[in-house]
Amino acid sequence: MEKIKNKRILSGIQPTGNLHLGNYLGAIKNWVNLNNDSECLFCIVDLHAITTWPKFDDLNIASREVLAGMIASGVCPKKNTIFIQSHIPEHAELAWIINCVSRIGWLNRMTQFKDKAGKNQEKVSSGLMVYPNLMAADILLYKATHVPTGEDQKQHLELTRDIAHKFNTDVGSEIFPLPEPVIQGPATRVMSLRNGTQKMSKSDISDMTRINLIDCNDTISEKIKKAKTDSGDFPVDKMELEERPEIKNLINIYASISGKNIEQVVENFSSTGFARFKAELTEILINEISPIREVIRELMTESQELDKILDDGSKKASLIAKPVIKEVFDAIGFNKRRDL
Ligand code: AQP
Repeated sequence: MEKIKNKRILSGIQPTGNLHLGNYLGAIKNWVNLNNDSECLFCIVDLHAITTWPKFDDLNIASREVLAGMIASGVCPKKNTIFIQSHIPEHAELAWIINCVSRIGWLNRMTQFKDKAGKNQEKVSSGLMVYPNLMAADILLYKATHVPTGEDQKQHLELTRDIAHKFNTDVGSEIFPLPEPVIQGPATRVMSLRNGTQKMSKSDISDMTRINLIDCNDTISEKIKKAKTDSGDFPVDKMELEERPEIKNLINIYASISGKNIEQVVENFSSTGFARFKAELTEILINEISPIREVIRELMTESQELDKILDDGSKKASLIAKPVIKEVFDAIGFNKRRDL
């Protein structure tokens, strides 16, 4: 992970289900490695989660599960500010302003909306359409300078930069920094275990498509055994991977966890084949995930402790958010709010 000094880092995660290997390798593991000199804010984005209208009685538990997953993966709640998006009303306030800055044409180009809405574009919530505006609000509300994410969020970050630039230009003041994406490592886009062209996702209806951080060892083993490959032999050259998405995905996962590069992994297994590769992949996945799973299980029995971390995080986040929304309101020329 590139060292980022004296910057403000913000990243978010939706409480939409169990954290999986994509969330871990594409985002959370990188958060752990961020430079200690930087201030880090991690937001559990429950306002985003309702764009697909999940079962509401699960949202509280799901938020705790995300927090437990983050802590178990090594994100320190004392060093970092971890909080829930809906606890800070300024996210929704700034999102409305951004709805008025961002252009429909820009949103229409967002591929994640097209992927998630599929053929149902007329029937999905308008929240799903303006999801990237809310994400921009999350980032700009803290004047974050860097945003570590998986590859899937790159387009939303480019949009955030466009929004920040337009707002600054419209009000004639450099209020928002243009945030830099931080997309690093060999597993910035972990794909489904059943389809190498689709990203691993919490909301995929098939659990066999992903490795969850709470999966037991037998489940991990079963999922890797059944992970789709193709009829060819183990690749002998990295170039072959471009035509073989499922194999590329498994090799990327292996490389990311083992710390080896893709060429080394290809070389290691080209003479031994898939059976040995899958056995070793299972072993390193179990070694990586089982300690995380055990800590998650333990933390989930301490719900009061988890809620306290989130309450403390919200207080800290609020201290940053309030002055920024005031600056934005002033720049627009809203009548002054006396409580800010
Ligand atoms: N497959 C992935 N590979 C690499 N990184 C990923 N991320 C998500 N999936 C992958 C990164 O994890 C962080 C949190 O993502 P999120 O939960 O906020 O939303 P998402 O990207 O929409 O993730 P899911 O799992 O696909 O959730 P659902 O199914 O609810 O939409 C982000 O940094 C993301 O890049």
